[in-house]
Amino acid sequence: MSTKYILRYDKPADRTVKGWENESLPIGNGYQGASICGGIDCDRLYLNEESLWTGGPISENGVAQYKNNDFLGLTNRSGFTVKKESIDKARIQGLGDNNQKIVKTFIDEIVSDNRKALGAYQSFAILDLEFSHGGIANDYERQLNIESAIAKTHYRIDGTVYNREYIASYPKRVIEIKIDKKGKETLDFKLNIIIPHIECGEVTDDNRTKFGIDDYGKVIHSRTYKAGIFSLLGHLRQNGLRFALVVKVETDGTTSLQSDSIIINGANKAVIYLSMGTDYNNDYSKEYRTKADIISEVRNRVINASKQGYNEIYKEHIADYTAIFNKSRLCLFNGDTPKITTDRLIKAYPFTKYARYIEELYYNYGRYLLIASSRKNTLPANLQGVWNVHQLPPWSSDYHLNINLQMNYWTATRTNMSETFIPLIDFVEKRKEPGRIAAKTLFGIDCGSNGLAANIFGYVGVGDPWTLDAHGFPSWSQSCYAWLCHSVYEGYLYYGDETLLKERIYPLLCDCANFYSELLIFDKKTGRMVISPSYSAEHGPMYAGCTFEQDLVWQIFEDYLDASEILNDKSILRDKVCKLQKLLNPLVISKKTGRIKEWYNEDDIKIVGKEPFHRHISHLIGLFPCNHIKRDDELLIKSAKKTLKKRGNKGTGWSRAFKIGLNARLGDADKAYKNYRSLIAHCTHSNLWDSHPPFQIDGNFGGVAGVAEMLLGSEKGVIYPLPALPKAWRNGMVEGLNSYGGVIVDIEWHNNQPTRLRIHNRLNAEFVICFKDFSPQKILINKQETELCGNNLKFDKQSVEGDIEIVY
Ligand code: FUC
Repeated sequence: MSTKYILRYDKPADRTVKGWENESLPIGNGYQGASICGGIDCDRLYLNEESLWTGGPISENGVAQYKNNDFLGLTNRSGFTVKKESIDKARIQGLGDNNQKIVKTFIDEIVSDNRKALGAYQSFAILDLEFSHGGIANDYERQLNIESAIAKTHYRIDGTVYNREYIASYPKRVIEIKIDKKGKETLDFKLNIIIPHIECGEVTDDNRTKFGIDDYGKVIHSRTYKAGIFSLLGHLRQNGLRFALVVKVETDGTTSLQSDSIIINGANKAVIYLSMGTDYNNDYSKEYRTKADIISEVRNRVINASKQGYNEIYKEHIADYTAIFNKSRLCLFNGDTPKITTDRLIKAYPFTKYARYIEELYYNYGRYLLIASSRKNTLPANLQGVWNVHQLPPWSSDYHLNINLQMNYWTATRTNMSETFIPLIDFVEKRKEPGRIAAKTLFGIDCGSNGLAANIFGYVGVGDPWTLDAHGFPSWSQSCYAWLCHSVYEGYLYYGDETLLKERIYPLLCDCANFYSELLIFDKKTGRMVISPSYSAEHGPMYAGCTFEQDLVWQIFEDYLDASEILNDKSILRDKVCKLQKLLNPLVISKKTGRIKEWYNEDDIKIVGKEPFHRHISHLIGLFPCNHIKRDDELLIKSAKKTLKKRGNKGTGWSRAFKIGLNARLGDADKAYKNYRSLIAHCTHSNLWDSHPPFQIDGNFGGVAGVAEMLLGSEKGVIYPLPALPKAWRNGMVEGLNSYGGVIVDIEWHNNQPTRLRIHNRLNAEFVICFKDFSPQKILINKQETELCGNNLKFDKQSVEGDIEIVY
């Protein structure tokens, strides 16, 4: 097994929240996660299950109950359902230029600061393995091999060597720990399951009331230990969601139970099988509960796993994981793999001879994290993937829809991991019904959705917990649904699966386009159809038709029209959307500054300047990740360059990741690289988790996608190899990048020039390969010289399968 990409450390992670965030090593099977501290006297694993959330339908006697849909977040500060008249009022006010009026309407009638409905992703349990051999050891190492998704802890005490190996198996939905030793001492340890009730993030008085934090505790119904199996059943006090955890230990030593701890004595080896579950069901019509006997479900998983045995599960796990992970490969570094620990490598970055190695490692680590937190039938990766120690995590560890969730999936498409993408489609589909209810309530429209913060219970509300930005404006966005559906459409653009398009993606595009076609209103002053009031995430005032919201609507109309043509759907919505799209006029270059305007009326009203370096650069989403601004549109590209330059290079983790992609689309290799470098150097914990700060996983995923964009660009029917290859990456190779049309491309380069492309045109797409900055003299396809030459090479479907060699 390859050992190139191993995160290694010579000290355990601290058993504190800080230690968890900075040093623990995450494993996950999409459903469940464990963050491993790897201690000597006490090895701690923080355990998570993706559906353990407060919020949603509230509980009465432990049973989930609907109460006027208020769990969807449609109530205002007075506790009443927001009235359509209030929204109508704000929409009309948006057409004027008195922001104070809109703010007043929002605060008095629309937004809520009741955070109970949104809830928060919860820590599940702590597993402590307490060894009786003390805490002083030699040859200590803990590691995470991201090529096999296996973590290990190793040390020696006197003559005895101790090894532990940790796996999160997706096929078995179980976490396994194998413990053994070599030497004369026996293995004697205590296994404790701790259910944290009160470990909280920032519990201020404000949060206490708004989140109802005092109700957040877990109620334990039973802990049993029968036939070597420990089972725990409980529910969350706030919403009655039931949860179960089951552990089985197999060992050649003895086992017994001593006040809730399993005691293992005199062993040479032990295997722990562990699984968790809840009675959550992602279905609005079923009150988000399965009503299943979860303890039996979870127990069966553990029993099945233990029947199969560790070695078989290990093999199955490696096959399952590598089938996805090996789809893409990046080589920038060509020396020996460093022996230095990862925390030191990160600290020394970029001033180390291993800089290229770390850049490779970061790329692969992001892909590892996505496979570990998002698989078929799981929920999508949330703000922290699937890992969390808090009761009140930052931003609830929710699904933020004004960039964060979308960013999580840029990696799935661009690095060809369709297996990790499906949860995004499921999630958007499952929000259709609550979204419709919200749209009906707020706008009187019978489809579509909105909302900025989402939970797993269909929260779609305007009462986002982060209601006011730093300048007192309500954080609200009507275009999040458009962005979500565009991200879903990217699934078709990159994987090219027409059945998926027809059966699942297109119905969402229709719903979304239909919604916006009803939502837009005519602004006489500007002659445009606009979103009103609109809000450029997450700063500035609220006026009609800011670029962010207009351009997202433009994009979703474009996607819908594109897809309807592919599927030959001649519905009347097409004509309507076609006409409306022409009246959006989203991208306007300021005559004063030459930049793309963020607000349509910014030249007339002095509204720019409050946060000129704001982390969101929402007026450039048409450049990336959307594709409204084409690479050959000189005017818009020039203006976008100015816009990005003005916004500056600083930002939170995800913001720097966003800027990699934006610069890559502009062909600015060195700026793209600078952002990648600063993402790793300034926004990365020792365990390589992205730091917003605090830990937020979108930066990891956005960083990977940014690198993919630097190495391969695509628009419809055009592939751009190496659109932004930085000088620092002189020689290298990338495999398995995905482009529009499902064309998979491998590229090699030497002295910053491409030397070879390998094309896997799985779906017989026709396309042009555009070497923007390179002029090849001779092209060989499968070693045969061709007549093709020049910068734009058009390939029909016969000529594209195989190796393309480029001679300069
Ligand atoms: C958006 C960002 C914040 C943060 C939050 C989760 O609102 O503006 O920086 O990432 O999402």
